[in-house]
Amino acid sequence: MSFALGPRARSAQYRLVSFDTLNSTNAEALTRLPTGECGQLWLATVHQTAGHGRRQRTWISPSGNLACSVIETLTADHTKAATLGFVAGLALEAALRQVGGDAGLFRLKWPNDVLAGNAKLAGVLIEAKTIPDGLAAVVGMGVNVVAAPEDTPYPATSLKTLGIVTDAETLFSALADAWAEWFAVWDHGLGFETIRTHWLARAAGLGAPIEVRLGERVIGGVFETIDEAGRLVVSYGGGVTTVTAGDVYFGAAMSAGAA
Ligand code: BT5
Repeated sequence: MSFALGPRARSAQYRLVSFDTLNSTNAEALTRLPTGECGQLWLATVHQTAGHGRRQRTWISPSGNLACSVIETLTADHTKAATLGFVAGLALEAALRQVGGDAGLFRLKWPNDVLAGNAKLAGVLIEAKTIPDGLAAVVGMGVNVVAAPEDTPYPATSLKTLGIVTDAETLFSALADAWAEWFAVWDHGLGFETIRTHWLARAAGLGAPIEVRLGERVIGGVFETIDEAGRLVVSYGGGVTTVTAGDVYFGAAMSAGAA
């Protein structure tokens, strides 16, 4: 089987380039920006050899897993562009449900992971560059379809482990369609309030104790909500703080994260 866009993505004028193997769909997308590539382009592979996460961390993506990126040109500024990660989370959740997950199986973890149970199933990395027409955003998404690493600080899982039988190509078609739908709702950031409401309805750990780590800094408290800019709102001992970046741990994983 090979990669193909779903009908909604095709009618919204998206294009696709796929690769048998590639270093990183995000890196490849970024190299295309100076050549005048300005978006509505998907890049996808089932074998990514040098994937990366936030803060240059490694994303492991063995053969059979889905690695893909979409380039979009935005009229939004950098602050609004940062909220695109929530669009990716909603699109991933919809696509995962379509390939066989029960409603409620997948939860979204701030800022933009997808969890199944308490384990990470998918990650999102957004990289943006200023271009003459505005801002080009590369939204990279990795999903563990057939395999997940075992030695990660946050537990990982795959669709296969969950008993969901599908392949990267089928999931990709559903994802490209779901992206087209949620990206239109986002409307260059103007629709973020709607995105926020839907994201919160699927959020992991809302109202529960969490720990947020950014380098040496650790914030512990209760996950209250996300605000109008997508920041994490945490209450602690009578105070409230907002967090723009960090790694979140819940429940049993809080102590694992502290280890
Ligand atoms: C992410 O970063 O979760 C973003 C991952 C984005 C990957 C996509 S694949 C297509 C595109 N091309 C790329 O090069 N990247 C994007 P972060 O929140 O920083 O999490 C990274 C951490 O997750 C690592 O340090 C590991 O601990 C863990 N990890 C690595 N591979 C994993 C996997 N397959 N499943 C679950 N966790 C993983």
